[in-house]
Amino acid sequence: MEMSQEALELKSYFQSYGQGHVFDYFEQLNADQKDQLIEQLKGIHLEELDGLIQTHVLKTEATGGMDYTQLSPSNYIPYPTNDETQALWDEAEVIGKQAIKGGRVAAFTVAGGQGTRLGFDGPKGTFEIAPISRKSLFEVFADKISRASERFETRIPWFIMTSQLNHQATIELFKDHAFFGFDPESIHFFSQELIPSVNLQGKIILEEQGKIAMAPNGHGGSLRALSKSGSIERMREQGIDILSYFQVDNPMISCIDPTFVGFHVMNQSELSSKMVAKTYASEKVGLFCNYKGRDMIVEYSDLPQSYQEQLAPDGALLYNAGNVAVHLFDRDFIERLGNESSEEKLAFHKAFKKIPYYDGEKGMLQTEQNNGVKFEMFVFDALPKANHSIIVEGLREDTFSPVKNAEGVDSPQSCKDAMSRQALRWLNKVEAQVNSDPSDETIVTVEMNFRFAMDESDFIDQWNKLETKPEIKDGCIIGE
Ligand code: UD2
Repeated sequence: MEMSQEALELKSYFQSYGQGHVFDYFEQLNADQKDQLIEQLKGIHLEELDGLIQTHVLKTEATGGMDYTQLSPSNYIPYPTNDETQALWDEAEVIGKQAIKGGRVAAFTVAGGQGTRLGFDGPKGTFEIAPISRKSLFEVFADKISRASERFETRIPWFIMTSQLNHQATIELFKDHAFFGFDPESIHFFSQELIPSVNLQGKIILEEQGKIAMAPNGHGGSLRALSKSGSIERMREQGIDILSYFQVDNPMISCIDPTFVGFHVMNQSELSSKMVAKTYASEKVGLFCNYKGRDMIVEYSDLPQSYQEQLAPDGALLYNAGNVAVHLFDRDFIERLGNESSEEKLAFHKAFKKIPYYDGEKGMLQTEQNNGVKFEMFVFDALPKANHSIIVEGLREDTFSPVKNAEGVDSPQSCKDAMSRQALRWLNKVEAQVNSDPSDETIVTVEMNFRFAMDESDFIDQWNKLETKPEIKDGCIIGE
């Protein structure tokens, strides 16, 4: 059968960039497969991809790396330790509450990643994490944001970024659960773009005869996707100028944190970030550093070990400000960086990966060695581009316990334990009696219902309002 005009034009376009092989098996495809391949090819920014291949894959000379002698730890606003610093935090809280009540803040979850390390089949947000109710990551966030809307007597919209690889499954989950009680009009799903993976010779990889190997373009792709999906426009129409950004893998996050918002507003910040103190030198978190006068995040895999281990005079880690991927973005700043033709757009990084591929003779093959390159943008590369930025310390136990690995560190179990410990800590603040059998050495597991209280100060208020205090014992959910 003759190739359609559209297919012919695409073929010559891909040939002009040395990528004509994507049509090698075209004649063997059925009509549907041909249509699917054409749709996939039409979505590829070949000019941009070619630029990346030339600079990141084919160019062999080393690019000027970082001059680490110019690096120093970033300054940050530390957690309050005395009356004076407490007064500043209290002031920020008041200002933040005003901004939230004024409808200026929306929540934003990046959930477009593939979650390969966890080995969970399905969108990561559908992973059941609450220690007793087994609510999913998405439901925990839904509870916290709903409670924030209720507490601040406003309607806080929730933007959720998926990728085409998990978009439909994510929406199905929300529909199956009646949007977790959220007003469907206030949830906005959109997909980030995918970008082809290429082999070590810079050729686009086919994973099947009629299918290109594509991967999400990194969480930095969220800035583009927010612009392209009309989310920025929607924010503007609704008077929202602050986006509270967090990752789908971290249910400990305070989705809407009044004090953090307050510091952001007080400092007219374009990008505010939370840091937590690192617990050990090789912890896999990026680090806030100052490089030639600008704050930035240096990824853990990029910072030489000797820097990761360097100690300050007081014996603490010198580079201790860990990135937990919790940010507040100014809307106009996103718009500026999310514009593809902007000079300030984020750069791509490359990662060598094992990518299954189609071989003309042997069919589909897995590989034991890195055979390809994926391209990703990192959202934190926006930091040095911000005109004003601040970094605020968060308490790890109220901020960060991500679900990354199937077992051990940063696993579902470590996160469930952290969630339970958080609830016990809040209960301790109100001097609630926790009934446990002293002869029983197992740790008491309790769960906070975040529809009842979204953070510690909210919990104290809510608890004090209860006329009869519930009995707290192992296995109970507080605020049900
Ligand atoms: C990230 C940070 C690291 C540290 C850590 C904290 C990078 C490169 N490093 O490490 O500095 O802050 O998180 O937990 O980010 N995602 C998308 N689309 C994509 C790729 C990722 O939405 O194309 C989302 C993903 O769904 C997840 C988050 O981004 O919510 C983090 O992705 P990751 O697991 O690849 O990042 P990680 O743990 O290497």
